[in-house]
Amino acid sequence: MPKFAHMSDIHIGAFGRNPELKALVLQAFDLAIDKCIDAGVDFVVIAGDTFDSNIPDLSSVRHAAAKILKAKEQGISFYVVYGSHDFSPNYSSIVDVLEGAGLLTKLEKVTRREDGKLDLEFTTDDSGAKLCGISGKKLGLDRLDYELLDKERLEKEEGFKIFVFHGALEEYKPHDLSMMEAMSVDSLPKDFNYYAGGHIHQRSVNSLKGRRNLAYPGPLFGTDFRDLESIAKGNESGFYIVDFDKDVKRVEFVEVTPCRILELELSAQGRTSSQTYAALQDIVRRATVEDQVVLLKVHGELSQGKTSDIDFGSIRKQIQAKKPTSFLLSYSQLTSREQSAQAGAKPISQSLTEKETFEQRISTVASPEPRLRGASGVQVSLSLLKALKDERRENELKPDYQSRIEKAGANILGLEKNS
Ligand SMILES: [Mn+2]
Repeated sequence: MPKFAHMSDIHIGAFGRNPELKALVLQAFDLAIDKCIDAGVDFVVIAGDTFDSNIPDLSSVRHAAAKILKAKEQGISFYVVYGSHDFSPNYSSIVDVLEGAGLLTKLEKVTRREDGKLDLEFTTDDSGAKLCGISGKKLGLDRLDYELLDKERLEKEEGFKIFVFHGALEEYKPHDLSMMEAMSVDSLPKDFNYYAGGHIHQRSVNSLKGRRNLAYPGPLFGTDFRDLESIAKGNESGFYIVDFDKDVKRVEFVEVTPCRILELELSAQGRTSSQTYAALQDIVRRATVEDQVVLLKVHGELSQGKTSDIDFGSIRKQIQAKKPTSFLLSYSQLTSREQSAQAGAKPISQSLTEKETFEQRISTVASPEPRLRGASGVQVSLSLLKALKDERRENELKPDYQSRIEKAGANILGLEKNS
């Protein structure tokens, strides 16, 4: 029986400033591809964010390309769409380079018809499976694609069909990502046998409104503290292998574990800064960390003293001395009563503050453009703020960065930028 692998959000090149974690991202990819070869899959679908930026560091790319080539020599094909990370509106992506070299096939084959609608071509794999997909671009650029897509034509196509996409669905958005942009499941064409999703770093398989097997595998390893924390809490990372003939027969999750991850956690609630430091020393002294990625998270409100009174540099050194594979520290949720009192307000989450600020001020906007007023004005403001906060990517040239941000901003405001 034919089978394929569905992975997403690999983020090759992530953790640029942390060589051990960067290597683990590659190791996770190697492990996943080895498992695909062992399982004898016919092809691999990567639903976006294969790479962490459009031009990630080239040693990582070289490593990944060699691995893909090895799988190709075993007869395994690779089909991809861009994700929000490895797509650039203005410049080529490393994905294009690998496609040019024949290592993978991009699925987004779109032609704009005279009536303005978009036609999406299917790509047929040697196994007989028919695939098509839409990339995840930045800031809802892809939402327009879905609106213009001739879905009926895709729905009528006969055979075993896979739709590949990179984006969140309103209906399945995890609670902690409530601010994330999402589209309705209605945007996706109906009657495909499998929907290979990416973007959500949390695994799920669902069915809704005529779309069966809506699957998100989540990342193979991860790209930030939160992803690694999720693994440490027992949420396995990995990908799906799907057996099929005329329809999906089995969806199996395959775990990928390049390294054990340990989370050490301390609530500083009600402790003074010096008590917190002592408690951290104690935790570090008792922990066995060798050959593990260690996460240390400190949160809560200090009853006395400032967060800066705690010598995190020294705590870091004490952990490093015990030779973990790598170490990440997070104290962004640590506050102090003293500092809060000085600021005159209880700490609240940043995004809420921004939203509230916009909500309070939006009534002063007297724009003739309805999109910029009221609730939709708040949404536009939040999107714009988010776009402007986007940092320069590793290896991204300054002019590229500037024009990417300008273009994103113009897009949100609905302005055509002359280029
Ligand atoms: Mn991602």
